[in-house]
Amino acid sequence: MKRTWIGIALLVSFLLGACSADPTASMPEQTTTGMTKATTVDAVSSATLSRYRENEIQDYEGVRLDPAIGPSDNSISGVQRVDIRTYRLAVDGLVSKPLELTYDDVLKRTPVERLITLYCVTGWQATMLWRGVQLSEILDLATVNPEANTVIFHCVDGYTTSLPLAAIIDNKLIMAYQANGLPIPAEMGYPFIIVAEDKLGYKWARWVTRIELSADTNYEGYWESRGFDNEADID
Ligand SMILES: Nc1nc2c(c(=O)[nH]1)N[C@H]1C(S)=C(S)[C@@H](COP(=O)(O)O)O[C@H]1N2
Ligand SMILES: [Mo]
Repeated sequence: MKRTWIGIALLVSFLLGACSADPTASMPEQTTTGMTKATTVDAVSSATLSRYRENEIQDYEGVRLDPAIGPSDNSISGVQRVDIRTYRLAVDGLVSKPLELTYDDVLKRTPVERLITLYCVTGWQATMLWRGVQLSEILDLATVNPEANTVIFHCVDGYTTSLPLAAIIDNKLIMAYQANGLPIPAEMGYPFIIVAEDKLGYKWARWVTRIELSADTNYEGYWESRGFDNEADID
């Protein structure tokens, strides 16, 4: 019971702070002259428009895409800047061939592209066109031991979160290196973000540096150990 109240208190403070909607967003009066993309001004606020990066895809098959850089950053230690020359992605734990991959090793794998929405606990959401690798392909390279059932993601900022191995395989989850046609920006987790489709935002590990195979189904990551639901299903 005590735990429930702690959970509720944390949730309320989190809702207030962690995923605030764009406070400056408002509908513009005039049309956006000079815009070459199909995005219409009545479908997107001027504050949102100003966040698109140059050459960022703004529409995909009739769906408006949201900018890859959100209105605010709520990361536990701010935006991380990764030096790609020294960066390595470790795949270890319950595997028979522990790995250390470079950025290019990952980009060499078969690309997968999918339109997926990130849902924040406040109801805030962002739909982006993601491109990356299927996580199971990366896991296969390390040969996962049969007893593994949980995948723990470790990030450059010390953040961690986990997903069931079955969810990764069954839902063909991807680890993305591009959003809306461009490399994901530092703000979104460069070089890699786990696109935890159908799971709440706190499962979307950014600046991933280590993928650990585990048999601890009760593992709790940063927000999970602070009262957030470990299932994190959107519904
Ligand atoms: N490494 C790392 N990944 C992270 C976080 C973080 O603080 N550090 N925050 C999570 C949360 S709570 C959300 S909602 C998403 C998006 O965070 P944003 O709203 O700050 O863009 O990233 C997730 N991944
Ligand atoms: Mo979040």
